[in-house]
Amino acid sequence: MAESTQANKMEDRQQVIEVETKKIKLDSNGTLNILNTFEFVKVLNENNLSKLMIIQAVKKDETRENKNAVIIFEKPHFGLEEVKSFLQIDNPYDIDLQNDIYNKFCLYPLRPYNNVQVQLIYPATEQHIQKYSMQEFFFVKESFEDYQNLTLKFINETQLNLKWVYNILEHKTESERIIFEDPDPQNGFILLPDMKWDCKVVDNLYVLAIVHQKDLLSLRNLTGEHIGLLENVRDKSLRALEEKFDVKKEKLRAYFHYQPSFYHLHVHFTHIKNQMPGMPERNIQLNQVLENLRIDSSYYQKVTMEMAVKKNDKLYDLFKHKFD
Ligand code: M7G
Repeated sequence: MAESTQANKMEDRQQVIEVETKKIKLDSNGTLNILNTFEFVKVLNENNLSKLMIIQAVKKDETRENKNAVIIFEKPHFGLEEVKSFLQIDNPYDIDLQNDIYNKFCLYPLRPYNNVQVQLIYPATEQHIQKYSMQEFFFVKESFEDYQNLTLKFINETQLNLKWVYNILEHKTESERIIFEDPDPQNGFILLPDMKWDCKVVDNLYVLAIVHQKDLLSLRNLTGEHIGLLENVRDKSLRALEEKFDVKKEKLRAYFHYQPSFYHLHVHFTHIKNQMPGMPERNIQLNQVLENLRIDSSYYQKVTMEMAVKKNDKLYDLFKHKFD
């Protein structure tokens, strides 16, 4: 009974795919018309383990100068409901091999279990294309002086647009996805699912807490004065996540990225089982940040941070003299 209700819920759910900050509804045939207006250019990155392919594409018949798009295709992780449905539903299949007790099939699941997650960034800037391209990484040491002389220059000249962040904070987009909000202008924040999470399998939980204060670019701006803000974000987010998804705080990571891609302070919350591809070295644990700020209020205005930079990144050019 519970299973069929669950299946009905999924069938009935509005067929909506998140595409950047807009929602694009599927037509009655389930066709997403937007993708066939793009033409493939090249593969930027792929990952067999995470079943992900990222491509560059261009918009056909487009008059604007920048026709570039980045499209991320991802086959989602199996959920238990999905696997149970394979046993219950008579899905089409091909037999690949049958030998004694050994059988191998190729199954063609029907909706809603044949979905592919798609993220479309359009128009995509050169920074977006670099961000999603496979590249060589280097570790670099950034003193606070380097941060002021080099990194801030990079942020001012090339930082990615924060419109999507302000849209969320102003309730213009994704407001129906908000899990929790503390509206206080000093210590408040909005907690909502990260674009990367399909909100189906709790083991893959990925949620963002975006602070209301607009002048905090990254953890480099944090001082002892922000301990209240950070404790508020941590405690209220963990409580809200336990209430909504029944996941204990001991199972959740809370961290910043250094360097982040978007310079508006936010905290990532992920399930301990969620092994995201990427650079784990970028993760700076929130609790560790709090400890450091308690020991020294200006810790992040003194400490040398080790960070990973991509070869094609402007930051690499700014720091590469330090390699010699
Ligand atoms: P980051 O550390 O600044 O950059 O984190 P990263 O992408 O290099 O990790 C920003 C986070 O915001 C990432 O986890 C993104 O997946 C997420 N994100 C980016 N955009 C454009 C959106 C969006 O429009 N909505 C939501 N909900 N999340 C987003």
